[in-house]
Amino acid sequence: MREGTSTVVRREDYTAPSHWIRTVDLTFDLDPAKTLVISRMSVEPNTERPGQPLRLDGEDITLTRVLVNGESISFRFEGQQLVLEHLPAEPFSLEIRNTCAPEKNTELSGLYTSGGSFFTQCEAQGFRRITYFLDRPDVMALYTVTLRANAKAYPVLLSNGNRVEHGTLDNGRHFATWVDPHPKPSYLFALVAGALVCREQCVRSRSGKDHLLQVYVRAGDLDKTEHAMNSLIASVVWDEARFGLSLDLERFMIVAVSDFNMGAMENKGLNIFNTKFVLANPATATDTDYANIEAVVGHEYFHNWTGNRVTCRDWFQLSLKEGLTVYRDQEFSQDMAGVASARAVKRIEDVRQLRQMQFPEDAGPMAHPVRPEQYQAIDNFYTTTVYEKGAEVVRMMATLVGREGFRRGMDLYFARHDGQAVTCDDFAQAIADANPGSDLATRLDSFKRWYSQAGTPRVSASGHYDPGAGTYTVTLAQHTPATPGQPVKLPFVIPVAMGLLDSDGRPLLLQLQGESQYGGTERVLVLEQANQAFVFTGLYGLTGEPVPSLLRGFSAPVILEWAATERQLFTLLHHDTDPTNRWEAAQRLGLLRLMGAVQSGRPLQLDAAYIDAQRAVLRDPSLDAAFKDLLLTPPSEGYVAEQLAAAGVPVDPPAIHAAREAMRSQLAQALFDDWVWAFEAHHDNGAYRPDPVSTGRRALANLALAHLVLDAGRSGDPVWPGRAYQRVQDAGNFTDRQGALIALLGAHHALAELALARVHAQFKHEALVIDRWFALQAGAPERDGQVFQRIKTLVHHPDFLVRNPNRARSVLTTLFHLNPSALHRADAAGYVFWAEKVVEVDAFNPQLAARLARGLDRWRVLAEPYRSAAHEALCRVAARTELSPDTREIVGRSLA
Ligand code: 0A1
Ligand code: ZN
Repeated sequence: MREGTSTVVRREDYTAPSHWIRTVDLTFDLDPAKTLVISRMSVEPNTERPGQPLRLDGEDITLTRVLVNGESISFRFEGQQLVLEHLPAEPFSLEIRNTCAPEKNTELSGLYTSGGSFFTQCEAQGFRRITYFLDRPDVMALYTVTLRANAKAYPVLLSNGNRVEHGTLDNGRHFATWVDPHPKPSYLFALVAGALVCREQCVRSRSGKDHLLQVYVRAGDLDKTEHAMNSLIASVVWDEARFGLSLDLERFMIVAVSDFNMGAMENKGLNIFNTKFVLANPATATDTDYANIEAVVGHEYFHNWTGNRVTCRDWFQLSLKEGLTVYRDQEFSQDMAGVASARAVKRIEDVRQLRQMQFPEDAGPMAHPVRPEQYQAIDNFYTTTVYEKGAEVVRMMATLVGREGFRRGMDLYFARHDGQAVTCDDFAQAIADANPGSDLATRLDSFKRWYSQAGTPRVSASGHYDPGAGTYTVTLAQHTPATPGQPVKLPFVIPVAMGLLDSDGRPLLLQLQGESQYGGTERVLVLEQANQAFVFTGLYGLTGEPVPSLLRGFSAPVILEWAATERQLFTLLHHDTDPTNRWEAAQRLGLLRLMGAVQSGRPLQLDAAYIDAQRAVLRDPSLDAAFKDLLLTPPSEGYVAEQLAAAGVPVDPPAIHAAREAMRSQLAQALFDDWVWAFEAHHDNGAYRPDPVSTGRRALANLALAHLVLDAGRSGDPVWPGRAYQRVQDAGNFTDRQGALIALLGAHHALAELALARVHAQFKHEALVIDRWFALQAGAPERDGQVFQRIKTLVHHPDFLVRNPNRARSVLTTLFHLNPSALHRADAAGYVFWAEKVVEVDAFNPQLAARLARGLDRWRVLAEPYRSAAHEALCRVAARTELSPDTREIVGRSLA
């Protein structure tokens, strides 16, 4: 779809379909150049909308025949839609034949080839690129699928459900027929055909049923499937135990494909995954990869209930399945982490991700509600707002009704809506109805503003201690800045979990005014008006003012504005019982210094108090290594930029970079002996295990190594760079090999080149490692423009395959989204490169291009000369006549 065909789709325009498609019988004659598709459907007019023509969606396919009840009929096209009129008022059969060209499908939506096999991707609107259909999620049908293909080239033939028949045909061809017993929308259809092998395992569910689990990969990759299989088994067990949801299929398959636009896809019984989220062994994957695989396998599996059994009425409801399923996968990962401290680490990582990715989206031109009101290209709305903020909305509901209450709500949701296509309202209603009288049920309408209003609320907090009255008053006020199309916001319902510490950091017992007794050391305040005061009583005899610990566990997706003193922050850092707020205190302490340096224009100079606090954290025997790693990692440059923007300060990315680099090197020098200790005490060469304790130890050892190598740049001591290089050579796992490489790259040490060459030579046949090899170079800290220059060379490397999304992202997404000081250059070369690549990629993969295009989303907050130059680059892309609706929507909104 090119220029001229984009239209705006609005949520308020939803109408039920003119017809229902009850069953579909699909036959595929698979051929890369020209695949023939025969679709036989039983169709029923929707009695609520009688006399309507049937408008079938289609895109880039060739129609060859249409039969209604076995007879040919006349038809016409409106745009790419196939319109059938004068249809029977009774149920009828409809047969459609068409062809498509999988090997020409570079968009990777619909039916395409990758590495000589066939794969599909139908969400959101890919099915229409396979055959003409009512390609909308509220039309749910029973599918029977027959695949025919050359037996040698495509020995494995898969589709949704159960294989009921297979056999040989003439001319070296064979076939398989699959029946899916569950009605589903077209976006959950899938087929795979190719030379694949699988790891399989039988599991027996709690209910006593046996299920076959399979993970399909290319022949050389079987040794990298154990972790995915273990994660799948764990997911099956967890969903039964935590939510009482059992696997409803005899067979559940995961297939890995190396060309994929997103992470993975929850097609019924036949999940298709980006290889990145399936394949792992210690030699090629990092701890992060292991954790991501567990999360994504869980996510797709959990969709089987939240998404597939109960699906979305329309695409505006996307967060119904995505927000809820992200919430479920986050909870799964926390439960898998086990002990409280490891759960907290996972929560902090999720919070960090939300604030780094979603908050900027909510503050920029693409800001949209969790349930958007309109779109031009639905693929642009698979956003961190719909996913991660959507998950926070679900989490707030769980906070307001409690853990058991939330489970009751989920049970009611399935009791009411199993087998239906429903809305976000239906979900919220079920949770509330199962918890009458709860903080959610009593204010459901205002709570649902989280679905309809965009923007991140700012909650300003202040505390007042009255020692004579023994009261501490917390005053909370909320304000949400305007977002595009939404100038005025109504107050949100904001659960604020909190506690109070005494000045020595001990938790205080809490009693709110009006309560008859003390009730624990933590409370959830419900802020629902623009301004509210909460009075804690009985606080006599304290030696100093209480220190409030607000928004514990990050209980709501808001920006907390609280003018904390350094002293209060140090108290929270060292003593709070809530790990999220300890981390937050560390972030704020770092942020204050970084922002101070940037705003004053003076070089950053760390003070003894800050350095001592960092040392105390590093040496604290009561803290886990993983938690230390989080506490000791300063806020990212992107986060600092957003904080400055929120304070109305024009953003100068190279200045932020300089301040953060200065912070890193001063900590490297000041804590040198401590880093040596940390490295020696945490690096070990035992067998690799991806559990939270070992993962945390590796993270801290690698953080220490990075500082030690960095300090060598100052001292000239060759020992630590030498040790890092040695580790690149002989590390027992890829996490440590990568950690050493990052240390050398981060210090701009000469040995980095040698190390990169070694890694490339050793892993040149491991695509996912080569992706990392590119990404590490593209993401290295900028110095004198060298990283940008390297990136310009990297895109001409013979291994840089721009049509492979993972490889393209490894360089381009890394530069555009993750390496601000390399992208934002005074000579505008970064923006010229951005424009060139967006246009180049848009010509063959609009979805990918639109995501890359978002790299300049926040141009308005930039300082000059960056702002004008970025604006000019955006205008240049927008001026092109040949642009996909996807990319046009992004640049259009950016410039609006
Ligand atoms: N539903 C998938 C994500 C997904 C969305 C779109 C895709 O193609 C355009 C592919 C995958 C999930 O949430 O995992
Ligand atoms: Zn999902």
